[in-house]
Amino acid sequence: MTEIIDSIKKIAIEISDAIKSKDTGKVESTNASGDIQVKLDVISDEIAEKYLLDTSSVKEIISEEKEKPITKESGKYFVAYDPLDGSSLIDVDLSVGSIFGIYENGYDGEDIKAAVYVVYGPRVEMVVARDVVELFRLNEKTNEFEFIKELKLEKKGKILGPGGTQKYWYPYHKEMIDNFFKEGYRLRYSGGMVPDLHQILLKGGGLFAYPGTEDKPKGKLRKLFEVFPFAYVYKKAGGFGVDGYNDLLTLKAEHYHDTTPCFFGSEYEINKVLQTYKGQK
Ligand code: AHM
Ligand code: MG
Repeated sequence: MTEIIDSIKKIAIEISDAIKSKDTGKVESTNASGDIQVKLDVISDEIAEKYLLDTSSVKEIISEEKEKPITKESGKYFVAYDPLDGSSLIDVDLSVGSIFGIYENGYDGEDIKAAVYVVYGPRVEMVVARDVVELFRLNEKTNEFEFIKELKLEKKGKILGPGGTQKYWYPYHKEMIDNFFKEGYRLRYSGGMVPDLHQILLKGGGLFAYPGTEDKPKGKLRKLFEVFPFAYVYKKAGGFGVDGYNDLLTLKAEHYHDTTPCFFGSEYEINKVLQTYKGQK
């Protein structure tokens, strides 16, 4: 596992350099989820692939940019990753990220054994979730990630990141979001789940929601590359990740690019979500 985390550090440094120096334009292709790719999506995917396939404990890799996994003869762990999440924010110079889920035996929620994400913002930060959740920051002078602190969520936060097209929100979802704002929650939504969830985690709590909607009942975010890794991070930090009804980590993945509605947050907010969604299915 340490070997994989060391590889992810190298990937993060190289992707961060690519973000700073390479073309931010689009390519004439879509990825396996049907999104338009930017050149940096492709470059970042190649960087991650190169280091992960060279890591002896890695058995298989699959990414948001790949249709099918690449499997090796030996190794133990299955790594599912989104090399450049929020890449539509690249051309407006907002923070983006990379997400890695480290699985054993398969890609269901229960198979995830560790999760790592990287935020490329004014600074490069990396969060590693194993038994505990640890924050590291890249020292640009030494090119080393330095340990900063352990991260823990409070029972209740003050900020809210409500995703999905509001026009298509279910009425009970809209009412719940309105109620949070009436309670005094403040809006924090950049359109990049990595910085948005990082903010909630570092500020100690709140709610990030990407619900199912009338036009997309299964939501947008992908289980393997985005949802399970963050559900693991939040759980290990003392928070919760649910699909409105159940713990996200109890869900199965029907295919590599399967999506699910998802809510991440601290105890108070997630209880409100569960109360709201109860009986709505
Ligand atoms: P991507 O992997 O194609 O970048 O999409 C994932 C991103 C998340 O980071 C973010 O939370 C979500 O898409 C934003 O979607 P929307 O534009 O619908 O708010
Ligand atoms: Mg993504």
